[in-house]
Amino acid sequence: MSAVVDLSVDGDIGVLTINSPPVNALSAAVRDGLAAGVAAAVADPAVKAIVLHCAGRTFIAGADISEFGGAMKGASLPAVQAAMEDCPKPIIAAIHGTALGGGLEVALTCHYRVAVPSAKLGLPEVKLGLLPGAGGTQRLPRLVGPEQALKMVTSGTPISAKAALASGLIDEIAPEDGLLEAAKAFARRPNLALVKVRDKQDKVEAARATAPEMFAQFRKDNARAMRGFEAPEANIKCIEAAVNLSFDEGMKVERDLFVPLMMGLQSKAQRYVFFAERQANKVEGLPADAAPLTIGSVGIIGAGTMGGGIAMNFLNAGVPVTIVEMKQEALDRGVATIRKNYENTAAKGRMTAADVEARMGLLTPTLDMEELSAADLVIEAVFETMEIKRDVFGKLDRIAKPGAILASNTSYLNVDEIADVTSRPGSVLGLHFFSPANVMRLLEVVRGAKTEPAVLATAMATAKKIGKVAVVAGVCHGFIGNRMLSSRQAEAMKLIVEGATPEQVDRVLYDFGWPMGPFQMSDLAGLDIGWSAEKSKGETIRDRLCEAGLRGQKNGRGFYDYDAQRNRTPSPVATQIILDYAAEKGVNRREVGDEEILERCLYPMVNEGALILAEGMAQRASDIDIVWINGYGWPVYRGGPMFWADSVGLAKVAERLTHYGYEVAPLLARLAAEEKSFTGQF
Ligand code: 3H9
Repeated sequence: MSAVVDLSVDGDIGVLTINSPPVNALSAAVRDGLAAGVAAAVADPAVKAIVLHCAGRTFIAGADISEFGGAMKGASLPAVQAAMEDCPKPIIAAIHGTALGGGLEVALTCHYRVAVPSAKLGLPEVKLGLLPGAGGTQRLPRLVGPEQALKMVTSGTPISAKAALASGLIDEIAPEDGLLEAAKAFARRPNLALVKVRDKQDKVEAARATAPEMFAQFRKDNARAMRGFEAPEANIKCIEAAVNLSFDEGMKVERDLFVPLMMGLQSKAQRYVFFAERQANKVEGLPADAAPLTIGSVGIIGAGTMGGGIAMNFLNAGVPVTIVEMKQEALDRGVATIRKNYENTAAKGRMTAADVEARMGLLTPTLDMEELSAADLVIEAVFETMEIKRDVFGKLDRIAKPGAILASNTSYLNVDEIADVTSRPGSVLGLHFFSPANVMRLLEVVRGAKTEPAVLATAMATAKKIGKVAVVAGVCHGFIGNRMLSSRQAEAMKLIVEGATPEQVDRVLYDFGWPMGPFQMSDLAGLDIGWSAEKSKGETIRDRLCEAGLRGQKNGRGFYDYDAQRNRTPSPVATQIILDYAAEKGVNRREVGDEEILERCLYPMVNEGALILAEGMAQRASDIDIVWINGYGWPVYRGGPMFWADSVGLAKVAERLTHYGYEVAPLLARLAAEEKSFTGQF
């Protein structure tokens, strides 16, 4: 038969086994194998029913994303599905791991579905800027009802086997280690009808009368989350079609809406991000013997917002944490904040009270740094000055056991200078978490000059364990993210002096897809971060705002004034400070266009990214994109700054940078001249 699909016969049951690691995606070989396997099972008179299952870690996890955008080869998925749905012998899908996307769509063309309790089922296409294009939008609502289908296709979040059984998506839950036997037993049931999901009408018909309000409400409730994305609306339209049209008409709507998404830039960007995220965790050139060390316990120095957030990541992953503070009051406050965060989650029903206690039970608060002597990994999250960091690392060096990894959560400072105060710079690196550290997915792993390969490998593996997307950065001021952020912030400040307003700049970047603009961000972070009244020379706009008592959202006054509900209006005080500053500098204020704002805020970031890349501070352009998407809210459907610059065309980016007086980074200039791209996607 096929190399990836095998048919074996057990008595009167034909067992089709897909074996195409890593995730049994529906590649051309799998589609061809399935088509041949079903045909062979139908042709075999001994076979009365068929079980479809997968070898390895998971049921089919979807179409093979790496085939998208290329020429179509092999049997088409709809043809394979038609052969299955119209098969004269019942087919039972036996599901373990994840049945996702095209995988679930194949299961939906089986006549029955059984799954183990740990299985997850979903249609995550929206996360790739797509919609389920193999009948998923028409079959799913026929089983689970339009309302749940709508949630599933627009969020892309899979559901558990238990929820799948309750909603009608599967027919039975099988024992965790007895899936195949249970599926065969199901297949041997007498008089199994050939149930075609496409023919089920009750749930869609029942929803028809109230559907218009349901869809209107859904669009309203989710407008913010879906802003800027093309795929969610297309998914909604498909579910509407499932409710209002016949199956065949609905399939046509699905097809018509699928094709433009597949050809479009948003899905191209989101598919790129999918692979880029997985690529980021791989470190080029690590020797094979750089095996990750075991991290069984973690120490954290500093129980402030950052230290507490970092601690939660490990507690969530079941790793015991010892957290150290200098004063009892600060320690108590830090621990209370962690508890409050968990209790808030529990109040929303996303965690049980027992979970809260289990996590808090893993936390050991202490004022004594000596208690870090047994930790496998210690992360320092204290005040951001070199002096203090070096002091902490000097102490830590005396306390931590041999082989322990010592990490700094610094966001700008030179990790090598920190490492140098220790007797073991090979065990030191930066772990730059983003605030709030228990929420943000990004982790910049800063590789020092002497960081040992095994230490780096451990950091990458640990990041994965605690659910972070890790990106390796070299030692430079601000690493990848904050270094590029500085170039954007500097240009935004220039723009408001030249004549743009903070709200105009914020609006332009918001419309581009950012969650907020640079001035809203400054207000949120606090204008006085890193500012001190003693040292302020009143030289910058920021100095002057702070001197005037403007601190940002925390005191309701910043570039904007905030009311109790955090509604904002432009601050007359800030406006006057900006006007005075411009007058003092002799700037002739002018009207600045939206396009100029966008170009001047974003192209310098790309230019800085090119320098970072050329200096080897990032391993690859896609790593830079992953930093920006996961750490700063760059809209994922634009693929990150480097992908986006490629999509604009590097010649144009270089030309505009020159126009605005920038020196174009040599790498950018060369790629532009050679008509190449950073990411190889264009
Ligand atoms: C779709 O189905 C469209 C349909 O409607 C049909 C339309 C006609 N294709 O994530 P991991 C690779 S769209 C190709 O690290 P985990 C992945 O790159 C698809 N490759 O493992 C990685 O490779 P490498 C809808 C894929 O255990 C390796 O497998 N489906 C695919 O943490 C391991 O992946 C989805 O969107 C794929 N579909 O998580 C599901 N999936 O080792 C996407 C994975 O070289 N996949 N790879 O880096 C996932 O969500 C996760 O991979 C999964 C496993 C949960 C399955």
